[in-house]
Amino acid sequence: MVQKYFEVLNLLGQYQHFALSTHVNPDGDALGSELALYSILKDLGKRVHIFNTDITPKTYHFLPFQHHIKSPADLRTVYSGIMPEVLVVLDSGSLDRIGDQLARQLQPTEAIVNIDHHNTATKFGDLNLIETGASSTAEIIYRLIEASGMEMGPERALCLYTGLMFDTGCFRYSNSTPVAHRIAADLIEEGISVDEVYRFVYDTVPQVRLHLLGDVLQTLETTEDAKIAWISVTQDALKKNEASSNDLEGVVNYIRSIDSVEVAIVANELETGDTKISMRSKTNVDVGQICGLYDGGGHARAAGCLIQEPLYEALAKVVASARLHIDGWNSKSE
Ligand SMILES: [Mn+2]
Repeated sequence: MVQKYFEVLNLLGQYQHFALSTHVNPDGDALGSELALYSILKDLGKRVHIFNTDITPKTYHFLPFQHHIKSPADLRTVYSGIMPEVLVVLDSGSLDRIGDQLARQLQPTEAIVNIDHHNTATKFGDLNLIETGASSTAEIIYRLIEASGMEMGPERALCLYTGLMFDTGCFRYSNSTPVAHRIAADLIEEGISVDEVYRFVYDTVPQVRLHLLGDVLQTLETTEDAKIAWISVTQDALKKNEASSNDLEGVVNYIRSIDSVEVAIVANELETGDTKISMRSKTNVDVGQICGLYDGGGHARAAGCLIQEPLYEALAKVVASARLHIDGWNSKSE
């Protein structure tokens, strides 16, 4: 595996002109990894631009370098016909996760580098640094920086710590490995303030979130054995609270915290009429596999998918799939 890190470093050293991107609705790991790598490439004197389909949520405006992130609309002015040599895609299980327009128009002349840790990762890159055992993409970037011999420094440490903290659910999920904790300790020693990062990411919410939370929790339903629980979020509920899908961040964890629940689902009606599904499981059910049935993906305990059907139809499908998985697991363990 170490070999792969040097292959990536060699490639980064070989070229001059880079573009970076990550998945739609970027989260702490996506942004943290991207910005740390941006800073490394800048220090190496490279020409580098970041293009993300979705704007950076306000929550992450504290991250260094985030003001350099550009939108797909900037592609034309930045490149005017001359494409970057290398595109590095971070934290994305497949290339289309960076968004249709970017996937189509951001075509590097030399190579695509794919850096990811999802179980459902595909090898869409010319060079693929995929570590499904890593807690986060931030952990992979940490090792990449370590292998490069370059200094970490407080700014990159802040980016990577944010990624690590986010993807481990503040070091609560099962991916909070000894390695993840050691890396966290190293990053903290660079001089970041962990309480501040936590406050920025989790303890600062607009009031609408609590009103929305109150409304959507009213829709809570469960199967008869209460092992599967879900809430349904309509466009009406979002509009009434002047909220967006982003304001549902973390709500699925409340559902999972119910004592009887093994699988928690948030079904969100999109403006297009399609349905976005977020799934979490507590111990045994692989929700990444379930979401995979609907062209989604993620991890065993946290995954999502987009189903091109109305809210309640989509919900019925994923609840039925979750039922099958729970029953399958029960019969295996008997
Ligand atoms: Mn991640």
